[in-house]
Amino acid sequence: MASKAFFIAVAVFATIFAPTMATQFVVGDDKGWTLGVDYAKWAEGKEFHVGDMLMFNYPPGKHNVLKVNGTDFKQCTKPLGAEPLTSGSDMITLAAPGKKWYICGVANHCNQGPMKLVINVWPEGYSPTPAPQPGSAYGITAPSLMIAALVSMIVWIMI
Ligand SMILES: *[C@@H]1O[C@H](CO)[C@@H](O)[C@H](O)[C@H]1NC(C)=O
Ligand SMILES: [Cu+2]
Repeated sequence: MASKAFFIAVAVFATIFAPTMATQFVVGDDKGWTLGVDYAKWAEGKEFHVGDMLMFNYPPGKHNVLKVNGTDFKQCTKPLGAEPLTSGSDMITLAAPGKKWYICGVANHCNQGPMKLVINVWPEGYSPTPAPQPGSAYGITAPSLMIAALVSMIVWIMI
């Protein structure tokens, strides 16, 4: 049946060539944004891309989230007049590539926690590791192939 094959082809191609899905990172995972968590360790091995999101979870009032520059990060200084995020479930969308620095602006948490997080944001679709494999020119990855297979199966059943 021609229409079935057509729908499958569309589903497969749409899935494979769709832009890479944005990832939401929960900072500190289950522990959230709090004192006594090693955020350098949390960030280690993670790849952040433009379009991904950082979620800072904490009881409102106990902490906050301040985006700072590298100097303020190192010295734990709060920029004058900077407005921290305070909702307790603060979502930050990574809009541009480069290094991003976040600290807690409450009391001395930045030094004591130490509640400070530095990440490196890569351009969308770019991966620093590993070296590009033959056949991955269009960002076709094993997961996207699996999803494509799943989608075509579902479409197959539905039509
Ligand atoms: C970092 O921000 C502070 C203001 O909080 C500013 O005084 C300083 O010049 C900035 N440093 C850099 C390297 O941009
Ligand atoms: Cu804090």
